Amino acid sequence: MTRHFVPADAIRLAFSAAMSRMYRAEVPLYGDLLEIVARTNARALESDPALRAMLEAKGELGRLNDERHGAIRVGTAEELALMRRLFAVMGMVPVGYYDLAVAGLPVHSTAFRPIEPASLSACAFRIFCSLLRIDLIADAELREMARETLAGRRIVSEGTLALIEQYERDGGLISEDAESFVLQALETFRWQSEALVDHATYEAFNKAHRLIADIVCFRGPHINHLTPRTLDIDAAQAEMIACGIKAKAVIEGPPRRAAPILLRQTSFQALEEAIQFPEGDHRVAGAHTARFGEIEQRGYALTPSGRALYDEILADVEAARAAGGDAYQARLAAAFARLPDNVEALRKAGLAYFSYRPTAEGERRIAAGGLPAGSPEDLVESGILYADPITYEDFLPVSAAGIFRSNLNEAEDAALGAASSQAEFEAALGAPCLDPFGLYLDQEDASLERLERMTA
Ligand code: OOG
Ligand code: NI
Repeated sequence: MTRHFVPADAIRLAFSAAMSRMYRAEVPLYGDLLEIVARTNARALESDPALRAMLEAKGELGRLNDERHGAIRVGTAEELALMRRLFAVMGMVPVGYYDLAVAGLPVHSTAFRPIEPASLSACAFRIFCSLLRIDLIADAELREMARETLAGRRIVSEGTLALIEQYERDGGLISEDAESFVLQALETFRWQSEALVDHATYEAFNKAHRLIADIVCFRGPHINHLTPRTLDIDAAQAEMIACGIKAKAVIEGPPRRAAPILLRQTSFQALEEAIQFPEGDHRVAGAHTARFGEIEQRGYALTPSGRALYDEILADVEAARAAGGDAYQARLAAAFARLPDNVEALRKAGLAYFSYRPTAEGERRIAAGGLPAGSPEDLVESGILYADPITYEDFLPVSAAGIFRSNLNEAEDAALGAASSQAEFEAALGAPCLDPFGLYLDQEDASLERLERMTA
């Protein structure tokens, strides 16, 4: 019997679209955001043919309209492992480890995402997934209460679990099952306005940390934001403000540059939502703020030395952050002068990753017998190869902390004196977190190997 399994890329695309529809219905402002991003993207592509050509060459033009990331937060090791299995059905694997305790947040995280270039082109949907560090709840009684509450909830339906097991057993899902999986898995991330705990318990968790209340007091890991990719975050931010959306003043991440690097993000504040708290045999009304809107602009992936330079610069300007607004952006721009702001310089200094492909001249040489021998750098210099900077597909811990914070309405937290524990996180996850640098390097190497096969 031949079984036709639906490709994981197609399941992810369907799931990403379903999630977007659901979030649009739950948070109408997200719909407005999508429109702003679509408008500013169309303008950016029209006014910058070079940007358009580069995105096209990198296979990113087609994925753009469906490109988004979301974020969820889970409470236990078992829940995290379940999420790994659920996202594996859609071809998403854990990449990177983000320790947010250094920023005063009682969570650590990874990002589930596709890793093959072809899969990223098909649908670059990612989920930033954080795990509560129960050990960082200082109060013993509260800690125990969190454990008990979390132990009693089931975040994945029986039907979804059966389909995950079927996928693991058979190696794929046929069309009907894939459709059913998308519909059922979506339910895990839906907003549930009925809390698991009474109002006093909610308040106690909230006082310990708003993030703890958001994770522990509800039935499941509701999607807390969904972020479209903009090609011009400054324009999109200006338009958000013009539309009356209360965007935050400071764009997280590096400043605006000719050669964009890593990730820039901005968001608008969490919505206040009506909650029903169980109170004996009746319910009382209350409110909770968790969900928000965010946009991001993706730049080039930096090598470890590029990243070290970036981190160094950021540490220098962090002190100026409190000043906020224009002063911060100006300081940031000045500090970033140390990181060359053009593609060639980044490449020559080994600060960013590149994917190489033949130019028209290169294609002629291939047709005539093969590419000449030489270093990639020489072949770029002599107009035989293009070097396309590889897009950063991951997240930034400092930026993530800023995003968490602004949307929790919280001032800077002091660093929690907890050791970073990637090993513990991976034990909970049931798998290692892939090293993002390794993935970018693989991509660069693969492009060079392809060229090697075309060399005379
Ligand atoms: C996740 C915050 C991190 C990002 O874009 O950096 C994030 C969260 O609030 O749960 O989504
Ligand atoms: Ni985000």
